[in-house]
Amino acid sequence: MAALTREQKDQFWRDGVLLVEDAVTQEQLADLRKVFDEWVDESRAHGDDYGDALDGRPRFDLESGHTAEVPALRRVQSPEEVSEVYADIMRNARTVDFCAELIGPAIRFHHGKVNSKLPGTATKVKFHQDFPFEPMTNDDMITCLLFIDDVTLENGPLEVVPGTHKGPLYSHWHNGAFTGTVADEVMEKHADKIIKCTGKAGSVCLMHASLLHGSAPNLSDSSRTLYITTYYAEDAIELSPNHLPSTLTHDLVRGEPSGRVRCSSYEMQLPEVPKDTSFFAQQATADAR
Ligand SMILES: O=C(O)CCC(=O)C(=O)O
Repeated sequence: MAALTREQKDQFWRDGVLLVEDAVTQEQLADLRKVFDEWVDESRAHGDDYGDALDGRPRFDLESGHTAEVPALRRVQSPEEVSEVYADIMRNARTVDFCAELIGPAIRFHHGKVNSKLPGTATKVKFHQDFPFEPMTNDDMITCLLFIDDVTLENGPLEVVPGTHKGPLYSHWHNGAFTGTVADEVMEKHADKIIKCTGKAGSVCLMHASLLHGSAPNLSDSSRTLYITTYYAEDAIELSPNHLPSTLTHDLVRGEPSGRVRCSSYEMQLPEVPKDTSFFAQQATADAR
């Protein structure tokens, strides 16, 4: 049986974004929450980013203002490397079937992360497209944002500009620095087209990697936690170093290897791999320019 209806597939290719409810079971959701709550508790003992990701950068990223009393753990890099619960979701959740139907049948894993906005924290994501961070020979690539908490208008929902996956790819370089965000003029042009993606826990927002998106701080007293996984068509090859490499990067999660490469036509300036813990530090440099 197909995982997505014809209407859902058409909507994804028209808008570049599709929200699907019940992408994981209640039991899976409870397990994801439990592991994340343990990470938040562990973070209380740390004053700075900590842990080791594959490339030597810290795994756990703390927002400024983090304290034991008000923890501000904003990112866990490659959680599927250190948690069986997250690895199982990355490989087996319905989300993977949705992506296989949209860009497969054969797809590979690119990277994963938890993005969290705990109550009382300032975490926000400036508007950007993902593809300029992770250019491939073709752009059949989907970012899946799985809602571990209910996402409301108040707790910093994902904001997207439907249709922008069809182009152009905007520059994320400004005054000689890769800031990981688009210019203010780009957002002025799109301001009236932004929509907020809300939904109950367990929903997934499937987003084309070229879609313009960002999100505002959490203004509520409830958490907003997302498990984000990115998949790409098996016949694409990376054109720059992976910005969040893990031992599972490139794993074939659906289908069979074809031994082929497919190329689409586009041009862009190559990205810079973050030197600090994550892209939040790159985006912070935009304010200084
Ligand atoms: O956490 C969010 O609201 C958006 C995440 C995102 O765009 C990213 O991590 O690239």
